[in-house]
Amino acid sequence: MADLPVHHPSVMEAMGEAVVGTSSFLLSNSAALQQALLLVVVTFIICLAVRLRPRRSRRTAMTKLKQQHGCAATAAVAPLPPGPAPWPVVGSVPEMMVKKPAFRWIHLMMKEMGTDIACVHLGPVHVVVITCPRIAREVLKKQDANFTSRPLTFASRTFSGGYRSAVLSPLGDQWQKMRRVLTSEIICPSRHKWLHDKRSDEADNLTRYVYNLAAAGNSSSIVDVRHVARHYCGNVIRRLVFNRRYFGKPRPDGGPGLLEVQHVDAVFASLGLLYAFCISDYLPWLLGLDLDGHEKAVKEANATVNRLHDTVIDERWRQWKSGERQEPEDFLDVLITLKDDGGNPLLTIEEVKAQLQEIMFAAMDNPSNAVEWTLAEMMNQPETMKKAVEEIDRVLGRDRLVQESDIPQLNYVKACIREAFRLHPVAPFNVPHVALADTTIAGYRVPKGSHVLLSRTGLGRNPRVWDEPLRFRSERHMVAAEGTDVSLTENELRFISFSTGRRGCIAATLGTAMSVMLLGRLLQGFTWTKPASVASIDLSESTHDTFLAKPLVLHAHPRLPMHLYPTPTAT
Ligand code: HEM
Ligand SMILES: *[C@@H]1O[C@H](CO)[C@@H](O)[C@H](O)[C@H]1NC(C)=O
Ligand SMILES: *[C@@H]1O[C@H](CO)[C@@H](O)[C@H](O)[C@H]1NC(C)=O
Ligand SMILES: *[C@@H]1O[C@H](CO)[C@@H](O)[C@H](O)[C@H]1NC(C)=O
Ligand SMILES: CC(=O)N[C@H]1CO[C@H](CO)[C@@H](O)[C@@H]1O
Repeated sequence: MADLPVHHPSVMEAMGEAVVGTSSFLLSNSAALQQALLLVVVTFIICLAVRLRPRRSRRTAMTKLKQQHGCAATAAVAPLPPGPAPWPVVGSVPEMMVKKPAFRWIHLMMKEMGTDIACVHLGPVHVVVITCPRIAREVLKKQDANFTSRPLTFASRTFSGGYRSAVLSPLGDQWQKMRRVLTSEIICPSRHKWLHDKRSDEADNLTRYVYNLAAAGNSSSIVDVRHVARHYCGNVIRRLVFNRRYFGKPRPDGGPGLLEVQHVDAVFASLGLLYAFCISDYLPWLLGLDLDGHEKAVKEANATVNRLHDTVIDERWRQWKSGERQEPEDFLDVLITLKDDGGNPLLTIEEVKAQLQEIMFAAMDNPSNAVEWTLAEMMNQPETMKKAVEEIDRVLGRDRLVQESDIPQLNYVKACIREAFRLHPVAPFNVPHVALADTTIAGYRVPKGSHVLLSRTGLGRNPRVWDEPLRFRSERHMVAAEGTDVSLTENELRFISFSTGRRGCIAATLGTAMSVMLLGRLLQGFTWTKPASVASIDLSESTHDTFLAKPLVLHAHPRLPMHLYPTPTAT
């Protein structure tokens, strides 16, 4: 394990390419052959599993005892964290494949074992999962410097153009360079102010689009809140990055066109494929065989996103190089025109593409998911809805629309979004961290190269931390608010919103602005009602991810004086 080239992408890539090289001729032969291969490998692994099934290690009982004394147990001789006993070579990969989705299997296993920290062996990789804030703080606060890398995976390598971008790259010069570029030139207070009017336009576009949907206007007209929320996020981030909301022809009603739908769908598809427990990420000798279809899906999503982005980026690159363009207007311009100390371009076009793709990924899912869940929960809790709307009316009056400058005053609205981040995180796990050295966490040995996954659901729903953890109760975040602002950040890791430490999110201001403006405008502009046939909103979580199982669909009725809805352009 210690020898796995965790911090050397080039080695891993070379391995990957070698396998791809030999197998591609096989694959081109027929899909049937691929199916057969998959069958053979799965059968082999399952046979292995059934015949060699080892008993669970005795360590478990001891660990259980320790866990009862709080989550930070200590031991004289540090054992690995408890977990399922691994098979030779493949570790728990057979279980991972049979008991999909893996995150539900892992959480169930930890619950049964009564542990807040577990180690799952996937091939040679130790995957350490943590569901307790105290242990999480040990990792990302006390020993942060020991956990500043990211895993090497097929998806993260593809989406980052070979680890050229900030979020997905392992520790190294490239990560440092791109993180510094972002914090000093892109996601910084002066740029935030610079682009304020673009975000404000998009908030108006949102209000007008929902108004158009509502005013298409009879009782059968419904609003798909998920669609509206995701496309708002897509529109905002495209405006900031490319200074445009449409790749193609604008639509008069303010809704997305075909290309924007493709864009947002491909970004969400990509996010679903990132760190998704793909077999060949743990058993690299399977890379290229694509037994689970993961590689094909990743390449397709990557190709769709890049086909759309390239039309804008290539043209803009040309305009700057030819001197045709002089004034920076958006993130793309800023990245293209950055200079190093010698006055030469700081970034290559490949770096620009990879970083912008990653920014698109970073901005869409969290705000839209939090707001969809918040509104869904509120539909079943009229009191919560009433308090939030009353707060907006009290702070703003009823003759102007919510602006970013109102965010500090909208504490209850923020408490609702905070509660959605706690109870309904967009993903089961935080972005993985990789251990740079052998170390000890909560009394357990965590070997160099381990992937550390902070469980977003495990932290946010931990019953030792949260009273009635499964209840959506925004008031729990108001206690600390006497006189102080409620914030969406959570540095103590009692749940994960923007995380913390050297790898923490750098965009809390932008992320907060997008989330609060989205919910604020939806609540302020419209009275939301359930479709007649629905008694209460079904709050089931999807089985294969943590989104609401079915997109939230509601009626919207304008509730403000007509002149406040941004004027429709002629249709
Ligand atoms: C509400 C919106 C957002 C939320 C909740 C959020 C949350 C997160 C989380 C949980 C991480 C992982 C932290 C860790 O590894 O411990 C992260 C990393 C990151 N986020 Fe965000 N994010 C949001 C929006 C954005 C936006 C809009 C951008 C950029 C335009 C962005 C840029 C980044 C970067 C660069 C990192 C990685 C830093 C690194 O690996 O060094 N985020 N974010
Ligand atoms: C990293 O881990 C080692 C071994 O446990 C420990 O001695 C050291 O203090 C840790 N470093 C940091 C920066 O936490
Ligand atoms: C409601 O509006 C839609 C679109 O404007 C229209 O197609 C539909 O016939 C209308 N339904 C009723 C019941 O008026
Ligand atoms: C995926 O996208 C990146 C840009 O981020 C691009 O450089 C790369 O060539 C694409 N990779 C594949 C395999 O299509
Ligand atoms: C499609 C759409 O509604 N676009 C509008 C978005 O907002 C800007 C600025 O308010 C308008 O100019 C667009 O027409």
